[in-house]
Amino acid sequence: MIEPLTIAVSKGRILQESLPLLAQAGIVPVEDPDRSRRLILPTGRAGVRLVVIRAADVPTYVQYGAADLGITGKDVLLEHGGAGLYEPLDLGIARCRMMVAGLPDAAREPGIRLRVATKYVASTRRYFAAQGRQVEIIKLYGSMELAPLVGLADCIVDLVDTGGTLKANGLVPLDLVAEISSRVIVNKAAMKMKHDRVKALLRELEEAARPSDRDRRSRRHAGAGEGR
Ligand code: PRT
Ligand code: MG
Repeated sequence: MIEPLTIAVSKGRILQESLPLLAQAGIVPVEDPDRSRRLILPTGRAGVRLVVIRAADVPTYVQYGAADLGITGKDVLLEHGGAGLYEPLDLGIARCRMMVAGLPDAAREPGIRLRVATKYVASTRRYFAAQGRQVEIIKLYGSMELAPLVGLADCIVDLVDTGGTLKANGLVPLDLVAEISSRVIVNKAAMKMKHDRVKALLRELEEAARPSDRDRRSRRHAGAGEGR
């Protein structure tokens, strides 16, 4: 029997936005991943199975070859560092921005050593180092927005989508650290050993992730149908 292709997908919003793209490649899990207690889900595509796991674990599974491919946020990849992985495809889903944010009136002169609360320690260190600023980084696991409000930090580095969460807490976005979207990652050995199947799948996902092209094509076909 041919070895299965295993795809690790971050649960939560990335899974929700990935499922329609995967479905276009015939990858439909046999059970609803939100309800199922099974950790390995066979799919409607022969020889392809899904594992749905915590976002931060996806690069680890793929790095060690426990999964051949993965779908995860660029924020997670920036923290992981990308060892043992290729990152061949930007799916353009679960988009947001990694930003520095803080209270609007807080003093942030270049002289003072900022305290920055974040779950993105590596990205934060790189960002401020590139600016030649020494900062004290306080690692948090959630609710970063609280830190400046209670005096734990001068500012935060967190993901911002609509800006609603910052606003609701009286914080303002200050600087862009990175544009974030979800990426397909591939184990380096799998890219060699399962090359044809991985490449075929990447082509199909790339096609699925390009709704604007598809819309243009279907508009053109519709136009042709009208005899223009
Ligand atoms: O357990 P953990 O919270 O880490 O992950 P999760 O399992 O809950 O996953 P989930 O569903 O939160 O998805 C996390 C991934 O989605 C991230 O790794 C990003 O790649 C991507 N993503 C895209 C986001 C956002 N947009 C986003 N806005 N992840 C989180 N947020 C949060 C942000 O941290 C902040 O609390 O949403 C809030 C801000 O949103 P706005 O719209 O109020 O600005
Ligand atoms: Mg979350």
